[in-house]
Amino acid sequence: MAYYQNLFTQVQPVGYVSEGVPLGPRNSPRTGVPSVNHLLGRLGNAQIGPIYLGGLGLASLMCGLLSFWIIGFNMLASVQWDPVQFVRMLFWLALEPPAPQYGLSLPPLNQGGWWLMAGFFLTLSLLLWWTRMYTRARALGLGTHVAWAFAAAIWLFLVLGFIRPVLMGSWAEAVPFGIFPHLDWTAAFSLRYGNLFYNPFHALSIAFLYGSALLFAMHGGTILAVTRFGGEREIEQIVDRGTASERAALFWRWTMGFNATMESIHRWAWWFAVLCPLTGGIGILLTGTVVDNWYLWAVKHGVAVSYPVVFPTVIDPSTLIQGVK
Ligand code: 07D
Ligand code: 07D
Repeated sequence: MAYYQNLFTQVQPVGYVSEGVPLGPRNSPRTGVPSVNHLLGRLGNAQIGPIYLGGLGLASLMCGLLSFWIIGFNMLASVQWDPVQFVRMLFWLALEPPAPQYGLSLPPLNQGGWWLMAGFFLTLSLLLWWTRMYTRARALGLGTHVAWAFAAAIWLFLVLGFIRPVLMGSWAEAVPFGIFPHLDWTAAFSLRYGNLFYNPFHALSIAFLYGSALLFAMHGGTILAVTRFGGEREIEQIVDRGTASERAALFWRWTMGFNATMESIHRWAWWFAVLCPLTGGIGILLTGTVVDNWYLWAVKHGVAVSYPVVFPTVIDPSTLIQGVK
């Protein structure tokens, strides 16, 4: 019955565009004249705008753009201001943090100072955007669940680029800006600390990442499967269970013996998504501060086996290199 395998929105009821609810005092006016776009309507709601920018949004965008420009111009400078090389090499270009000898001090601009400044404005931009999400949710009388989920991602971001480097006493521990350079950092970090796969919090983070994808697919699939009974009107289904919700629940009870409720599935999804960066951040925070080598840690705790005695004893390789932290 291919007819019922609806993947894109097919019906687009187009009425008067909506300005949204009136806003009380201490709110900025919304900007833009709302319009309707058919292609957008295939993916989501066809109406674009008006958008609420406000002071926090504006400040966040300005800080974000400033950070983006600092990164971009540093990358451009690194290819002698040649725009062709800039485009050609874009994915490989980097703005690196200061070298280890600078510790947590303020380095000269071209020795990591620009990195520090870009990081500062990016962090400011994210925190301002978070505050905007929080206040907008409050202004609409919503819960603040989205803001707290975003906070979980910001937690991992802050651990990677601020909290852990500060605990380690060096900005050099932080992540560089750049597409492939940040991947190189990720691989190097894992190797330097004895293979991140043996970090149980990395494992937890992966379980929640995979779990999020699985739950998202199960939930999206279930709701699409019952849209012919009106199942996508989730809120009505929570307070007044109808055929759609009933059948969806029955499907899962038949196939796996247990089912979520129309409300609880969203709590599962929220927790899985939030716990991914939350546990990840704990794992990164412990690395180098509490645990220096995850493989040796795993051997010590009986998780991994040590190499057979025919090989020389394994010791932390970083202790063999003079002067390298
Ligand atoms: C789809 C929502 C939209 C967001 C997008 C990302 C930028 C950066 C700017 C160069 C799911 C926008 C990108 C604004 C460009 C400049 C100046 C979210 C969606 C489309 N990573 N990472 C990517 C970031 C870390 C890792 C892609 C950011 C850690 C691996 C993109 C951060 C580690 C792989 C990107 C960050 C790590 C990636 C796609 C911050 C460990 C990939 C992201 C601020 C967690 C993948 C070439 C995506 C890739 C990838 C952005 C942090 C590992 C460029 C902004 C340090 C292994 N990362 N990342 O779709 O293709 O996210 O890389 O912490 O394989 Mg990363
Ligand atoms: C990065 C949160 C910050 C992002 C924010 C957004 C903007 C602008 C713009 C929309 C992603 C900022 C937004 C700036 C947006 C527009 C336009 C979230 C971020 C605030 N790993 N690994 C994880 C796997 C290995 C390593 C997590 C798998 C190797 C390191 C995740 C594998 C080595 C770190 C995960 C694998 C290694 C991680 C990230 C397999 C490399 C981390 C979760 C199958 C050789 C991070 C504890 C996340 C972490 C992390 C998955 C392998 C290194 C679950 C599946 C062994 C260094 N890895 N990994 O949500 O938390 O990220 O670790 O091999 O730091 Mg890993």
